[in-house]
Amino acid sequence: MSTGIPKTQKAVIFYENGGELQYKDIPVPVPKPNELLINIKYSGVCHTDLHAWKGDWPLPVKLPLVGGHEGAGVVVGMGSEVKHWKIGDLAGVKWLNGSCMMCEECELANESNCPNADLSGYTHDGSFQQYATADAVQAARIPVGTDLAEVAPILCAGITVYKALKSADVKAGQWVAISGAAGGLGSLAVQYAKAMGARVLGIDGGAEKEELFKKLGGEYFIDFTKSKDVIAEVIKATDGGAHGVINVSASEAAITASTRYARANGTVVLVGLPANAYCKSEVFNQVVKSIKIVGSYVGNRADTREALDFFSRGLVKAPIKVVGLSTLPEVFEKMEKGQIVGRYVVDTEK
Ligand code: 8ID
Ligand code: ZN
Ligand code: ZN
Repeated sequence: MSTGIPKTQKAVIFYENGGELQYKDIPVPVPKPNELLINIKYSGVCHTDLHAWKGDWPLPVKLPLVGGHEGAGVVVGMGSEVKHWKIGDLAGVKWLNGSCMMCEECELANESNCPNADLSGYTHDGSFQQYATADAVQAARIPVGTDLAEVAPILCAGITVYKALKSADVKAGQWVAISGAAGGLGSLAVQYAKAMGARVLGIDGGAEKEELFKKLGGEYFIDFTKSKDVIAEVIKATDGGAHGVINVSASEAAITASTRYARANGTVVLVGLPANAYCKSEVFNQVVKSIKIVGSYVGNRADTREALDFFSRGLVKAPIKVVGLSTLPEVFEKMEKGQIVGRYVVDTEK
């Protein structure tokens, strides 16, 4: 059931990987029985959207594709089987659009690992459009009165780094190193890590990134473009190595280095997904230091609720820059060059 919804809308769509990103009118999707129709007001731009467009990963994208998976908006319609949502509620489109809820991973609340997962902006048209559909079970519930531009980055970046920090299992007062600390995920990771009681060391490149890291409350910054030896510097600054490492850069070299500056019995968390990359860990080092290397992939519904709760309580706030949806190609260009400080958010009306 839905009323007052236009037939067409503005979207950014591409027809082949790396092909033209066309800003144009396309039909408004019709929600399936289990889906919400959400009027997307703002969407964050995640590096994953760039990977999806370029076709970086072994999993093929749906084509043509409307990308985007940090969409914040208002419920304007829903399918016949949807329960517990009403028109006017605030809802978020996240990476995990829907999962089967029947397999072993779903049963264990590892919904993002569902082999039948449907992914926003990848296998399901995402939030770079004014109206998007999302499975009502997985759609994020955004509290009444929330600023939709500010909350958008929480829907992927926030949930992901919050879950990654849980996976790092770092105790209050211990060191977390964040590699890629001033990008979209990194700038939120710094704040979640602080709010969770950790001491935060950040690694990224350039003066602007260092400035942001310090502003967000980070304790020690290493500029990888200037440091003579990042590994030695982390070990020195943390007096023996980081207890937890959150890898949110899209750099294979940075990921490999992180296995060397993790503290004994520490945890290296892999989050960033550079194309064709391997995490190379020297076996001797890993064994004698008993280092754990784990992957972390977005989060489940509980992680979503908890990550949003940190935001609502004012403990984390993404450093955002709002631009029009039509300028998405320029945002991708900046992201490709590593020039984005914080997160770009697109306004779907412009
Ligand atoms: O669930 C997941 N695992 C998940 C969820 C969301 C995003 C994974 N990701 C992945 C994305 O697909 C992407 O590969 O995380 C990665 C980072 O996403 P992002 O934060 O949206 O990207 P960004 O804003 O471009 O930030 C990356 C930062 O890394 C820095 C850059 O300067 C930038 O600030 N960086 C790079 I590139 N090389 C570095 C290096 N060698 C580095 N920082 C430190 N050392
Ligand atoms: Zn993302
Ligand atoms: Zn499943």
